[in-house]
Amino acid sequence: MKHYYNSMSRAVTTDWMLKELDIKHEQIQIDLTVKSEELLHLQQINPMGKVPILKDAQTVVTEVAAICAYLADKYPEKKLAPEIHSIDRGTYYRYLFVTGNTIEPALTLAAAQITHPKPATAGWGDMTRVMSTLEALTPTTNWALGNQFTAADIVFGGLLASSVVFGILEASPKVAAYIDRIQQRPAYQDACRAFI
Ligand SMILES: N[C@@H](CCC(=O)N[C@@H](CS)C(=O)NCC(=O)O)C(=O)O
Repeated sequence: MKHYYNSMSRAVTTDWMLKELDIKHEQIQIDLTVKSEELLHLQQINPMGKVPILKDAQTVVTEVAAICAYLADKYPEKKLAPEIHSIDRGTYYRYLFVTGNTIEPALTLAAAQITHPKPATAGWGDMTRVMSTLEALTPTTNWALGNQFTAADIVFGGLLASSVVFGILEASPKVAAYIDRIQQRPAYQDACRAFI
């Protein structure tokens, strides 16, 4: 299994997932700033030319949440996903999808000081609604699904943590406490050592 990665990118989240799983894989560091052979190869695998990418035999997985979900299901014994027919599965999907579809675009636009002219037509609506959603989804204790730490925390919590570290998000006390729990995890510390 190959993980195309850069230590100062969103691939840190998939690296964290791989470290939580503690599985053998090949880490391929991509310099996104120069037109290297690796970068050209990466653009052939992923037309977006972006990292992270996971290549598992013939399967190519792109997008942080898709990679984390794929890995969690591939290694069920590591218990980083609720069981397929568990009642928690819907909530789990919600965390995985709301992060990249709704929260991240909203935070990215806000960081660039851009306001969408028609929030009702933007999938993420507006910052007021996104902040209420983010606050409501943040667990008061433990993890997104209660006692079980899952890929939902890696995807959702990972975005919250990096957004605070990079000054894109101001954490409420509840969000700060959740990020603190995340930052205590050895695998997180290992994956994020380039910027924390
Ligand atoms: N939606 C993608 C975003 C990936 C992404 O934006 N990666 C950035 C690094 S953080 C990248 O590779 N940028 C290089 C470029 O766009 O040329 C995901 O969730 O994986």
